[in-house]
Amino acid sequence: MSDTIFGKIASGEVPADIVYQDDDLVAFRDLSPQAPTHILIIPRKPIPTLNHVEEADAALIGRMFLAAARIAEQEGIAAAGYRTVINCNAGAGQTVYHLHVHLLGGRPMQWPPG
Ligand code: IU
Repeated sequence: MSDTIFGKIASGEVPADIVYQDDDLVAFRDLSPQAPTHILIIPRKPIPTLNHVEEADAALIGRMFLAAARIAEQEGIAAAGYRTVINCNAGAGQTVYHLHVHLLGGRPMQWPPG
């Protein structure tokens, strides 16, 4: 498992407010939420960035977004609308180098994002 904080959350070494997990994915509440609902969906596999995704990861990436949609439904934000974001590398604001989808909702969203 990777050395990042998210790798440690995935392995259970570091606690988190987990809302969903299975053999391949873990979803937990962001410690510094940017919206009333702000959940991070990560693969257990330690992929550093979206640039590192390989053909063999296609189903895994798809499952991350399926999980996001299911969790949005559970959180009650699906009908009003929500946003999924992957920041790739520092220029886009990535700070933790373990691939993650942000699921944000519960407030109106602006476009374009900053
Ligand atoms: P980013 O896309 O890499 O910028 O997102 C990292 C997110 O991880 C960010 O929203 C942080 O608030 C969040 N986070 C967290 O929930 N728990 C942690 O221990 C750390 C970061 I470090």
